[in-house]
Amino acid sequence: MVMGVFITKVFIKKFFTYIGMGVLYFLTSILVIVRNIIKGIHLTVVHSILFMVKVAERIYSLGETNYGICEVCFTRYQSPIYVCPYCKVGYHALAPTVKGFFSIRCSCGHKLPVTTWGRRKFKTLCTECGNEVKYTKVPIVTIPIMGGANAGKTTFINNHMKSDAKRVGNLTTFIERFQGRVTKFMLFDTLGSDFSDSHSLKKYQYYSYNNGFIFIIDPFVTARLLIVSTQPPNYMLSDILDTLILYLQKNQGLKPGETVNKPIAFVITKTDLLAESEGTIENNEERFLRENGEELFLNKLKRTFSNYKFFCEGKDPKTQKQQVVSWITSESVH
Ligand SMILES: Nc1nc2c(ncn2[C@@H]2O[C@H](COP(=O)(O)OP(=O)(O)OP(=O)(O)O)[C@@H](O)[C@H]2O)c(=O)[nH]1
Ligand SMILES: [Mg+2]
Ligand SMILES: [Zn+2]
Ligand SMILES: [Zn+2]
Repeated sequence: MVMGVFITKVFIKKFFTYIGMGVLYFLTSILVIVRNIIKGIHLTVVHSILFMVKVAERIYSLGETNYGICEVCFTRYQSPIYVCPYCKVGYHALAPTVKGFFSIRCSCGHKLPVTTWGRRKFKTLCTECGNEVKYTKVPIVTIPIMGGANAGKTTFINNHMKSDAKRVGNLTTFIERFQGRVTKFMLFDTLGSDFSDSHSLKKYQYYSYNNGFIFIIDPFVTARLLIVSTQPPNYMLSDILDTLILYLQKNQGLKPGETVNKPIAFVITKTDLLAESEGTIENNEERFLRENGEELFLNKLKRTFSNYKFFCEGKDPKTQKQQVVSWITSESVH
């Protein structure tokens, strides 16, 4: 009898202990679920706000260029370094995050706006050389001018420069309307001596991100006129082309036999110095090159470039330059 009561008591105690534990587990699970739901809602709200801020940023900068080019070292950057106006600390990335939708607090204690519209007022630096870079909203067109020594590259740029063009070192910049859009043009003058080997071109970063090429041809370098030239050059036309092709193969993964789609304009200069017997070169550039022994050069350029066009220094050099630059631009923007 006593034994029976004892067993019943133990049973009841265990029973309630299990019930208690069950209730405890149940309540804990509910709490965990509630906590996770709240956390989930919080995360969803935070990410939704962040998403909306990013959408607002996109709308704000719709149609604007989302990269810049340093005019000192020519690095093309996605985002510059933003400088805190109070303590001069540089930020490699200043963008809305979950830690701050609209601003963050700098280590100096000041609030710094992080949105596209807020951070624009800061001084910005190039990520590579640290020089100050200015924000450019408008599309940028970059064109290196290439060709052998003395071919007339610098003259081509200088002679036809508009009054508002700015030249610093080998870079000429100007703003012009193109197909209804204000566009920034950057023309890079390359030294002829840099075409002696493809390695020399490597230091010019714009050979990798350019919109197209302008290849200046000195008619006195063509195989036949070379013989009658008073100051014979120390290179041949195909040497320059070979250097460019080698550079593209080594640095941009161009495979042998593969064609380059970037537009390339071949411009024959110094036509005023050619004898009358050469006939009109304008619109006959290809024939002129063939008749002057550059069949090999022509074959090579046609094999390598799918989008090329010939020009020559006509009666109106200003129009000429504009035509060349316009052609490259129109071919590279669509
Ligand atoms: N008559 C005539 N002379 C030209 C023409 N273009 C260039 N020259 C002359 O050719 C020489 C070389 O011209 P540059 O423009 O300095 O040649 P470059 O290609 O810049 O030469 P590097 O910078 O040394 O590679 C200069 O004396 C120019 O005046 C042209 O269309 N007609
Ligand atoms: Mg020059
Ligand atoms: Zn730079
Ligand atoms: Zn600061």
